[in-house]
Amino acid sequence: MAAVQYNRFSGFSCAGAGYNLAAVPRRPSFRSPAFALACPASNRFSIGHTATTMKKLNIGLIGYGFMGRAHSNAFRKVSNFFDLEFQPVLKAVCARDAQKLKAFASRWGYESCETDWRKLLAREDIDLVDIACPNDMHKEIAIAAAKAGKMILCEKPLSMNGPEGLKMVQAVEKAGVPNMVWYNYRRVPAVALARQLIDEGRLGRIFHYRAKFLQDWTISKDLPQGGAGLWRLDVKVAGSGVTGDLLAHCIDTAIWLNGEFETVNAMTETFIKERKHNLTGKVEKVGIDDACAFLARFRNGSLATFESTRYARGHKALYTFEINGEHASILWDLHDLHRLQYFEHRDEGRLRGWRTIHVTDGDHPYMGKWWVPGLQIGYEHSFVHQVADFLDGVAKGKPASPTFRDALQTQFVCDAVLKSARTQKWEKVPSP
Ligand code: SOE
Repeated sequence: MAAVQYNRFSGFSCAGAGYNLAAVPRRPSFRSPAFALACPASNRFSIGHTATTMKKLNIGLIGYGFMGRAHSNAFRKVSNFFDLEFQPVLKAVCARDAQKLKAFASRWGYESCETDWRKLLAREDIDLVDIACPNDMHKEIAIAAAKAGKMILCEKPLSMNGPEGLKMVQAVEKAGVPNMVWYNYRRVPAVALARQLIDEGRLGRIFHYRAKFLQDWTISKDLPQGGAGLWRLDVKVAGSGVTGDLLAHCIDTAIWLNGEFETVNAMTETFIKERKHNLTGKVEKVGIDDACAFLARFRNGSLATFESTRYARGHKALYTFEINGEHASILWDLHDLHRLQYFEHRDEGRLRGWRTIHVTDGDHPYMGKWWVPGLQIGYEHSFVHQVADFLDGVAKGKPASPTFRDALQTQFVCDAVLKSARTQKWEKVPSP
């Protein structure tokens, strides 16, 4: 990845992958010094400004489902717990159903509503567009938002597939706008601690990476596909099934902790072949993968297994990963997300064994910002951490990961996995 530099007048610049904020001064925007002068001081910020008060950053959220709530909660909380230059303001929320939208806006404190995302993008008072709607809309909105000079946060997966994702990456890089994808599990403190331990070399050479993400909510054959809440079952909207929805998380974390994938060999299954479609009322073929398991080789020489299904009766969101290194092993489980299991072979023999680290101390990642040692936090905090890192990155001119380009790697792995399931062969994962 090319080095990213920041210039307080022209913004971010980075050969190839990062921000080039000087490139497109279409309107007074957060990228130009004119921005601060042209807009009311009370409602604007200029990057590099050293005011003691927080600068407002106006959010325009698109989509009000589960993720719309998770993101809104993060925007609301972040300034209470983190010391940041920018304070998110819930300026506008956008979705098609005007009545539900109004109710959502009033519950979460959004100042205004839009039922057409193009109108939201055209608004001068929106600095950051947060895409929290179904996958099939990510590309069009992201490209238009980049052209409009907005900062962009996009819900995972980045896109329906790699080629779409590449276009999105090109758009944000051409526009030079800050961007990030909501792969939130990287910001669970125990997962961030795992990364620290690996970076410190405590595991030594990595031999194995093992991940799974198990759910059981689509077992009933009477469950329809499509429409609000069930678009994840409709391949035309979701792009894929568990691969893009759940394995994408496992893949993102794995890339972050263990580096790049080299090759994959996968199998998928669609257990229920037809379901009634909520929008057409007709019984239609199911195009998503209900389950997927794959083998992988990483470029660091380690071997891996990944498994995901929505048919593991009894499991609601069991995301686990285990990493086995030469000197130590790590195990993490989303159902017990504040704990990290750690085995250190170099411990004194008589006392050697798996230890459980309760990741709640002030010197654990992010935890110094919350309560007192021993008091744990949960799922929603990973989103707060992600916003905090993003805003800190904007202030310091350092892109927060995963950027669109980082998330494109995950998209390429997903594509290779689905291809391998079709060809029944090992498939190469292209280098990012
Ligand atoms: C699916 O049920 C889902 O909500 C995913 O879409 C999320 O990304 C995952 O974090 C939890 O499960």
